[in-house]
Amino acid sequence: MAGTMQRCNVLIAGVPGVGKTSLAGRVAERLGSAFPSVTPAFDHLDVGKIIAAEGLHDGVDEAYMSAVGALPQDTVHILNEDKVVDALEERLWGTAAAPSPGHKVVDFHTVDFFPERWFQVVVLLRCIETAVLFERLEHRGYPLPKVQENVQAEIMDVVANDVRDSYDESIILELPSVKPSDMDDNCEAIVEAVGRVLGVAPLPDPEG
Ligand code: DAT
Repeated sequence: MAGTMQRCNVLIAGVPGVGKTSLAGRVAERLGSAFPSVTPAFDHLDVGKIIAAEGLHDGVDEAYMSAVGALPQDTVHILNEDKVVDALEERLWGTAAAPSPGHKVVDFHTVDFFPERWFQVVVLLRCIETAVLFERLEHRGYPLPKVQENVQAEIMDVVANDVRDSYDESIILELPSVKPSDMDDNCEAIVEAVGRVLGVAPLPDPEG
């Protein structure tokens, strides 16, 4: 299995606060223990962080920030989809001279502008216990209108509909993210799905 070049990227989508970033980090680590001979090892790409760090936006979204009462330190940028796609393309697939099979776990809340071909496993993370989601967003320090907007988005299936419109249903895993034990179950479900794409049986979780 050494030196495998089977293409595989995982997308983790869901509204803010649903648990994407927490899960993506754990999944990338667990994929390493599940498939130790798969190279390159799976790695987490936090798209929000990359956008902020590399300025892949068209400035501050003042109108949105004032509409939801966002604090100055909680800057919201106007997404520049072309810049994000260009920056991620190379990270996912390398260059013509040095192509990569991907092996990235990507997390972001807006998914309809990513090329469909990028992802072989798409995770739709849900927190349908809206009181739980409300508390997480409040705890994050979001102002009330922003908390309500995101909880409403979950109730109205906003990200879910984007995911279903953008990817084939055969590659979508819809998973709950309400309680801590969901994270372990979700990790293993994703590992199984990646194993099917890679054609490799996963090793058991050494910590499981
Ligand atoms: P996101 O990246 O979707 O915005 P996050 O990973 O930052 O979300 O998680 C938001 C908060 O919720 C954070 O404090 C961790 C917690 N959390 C995430 N998944 C959870 C789960 N399954 N059970 C309990 N808490 C969870």
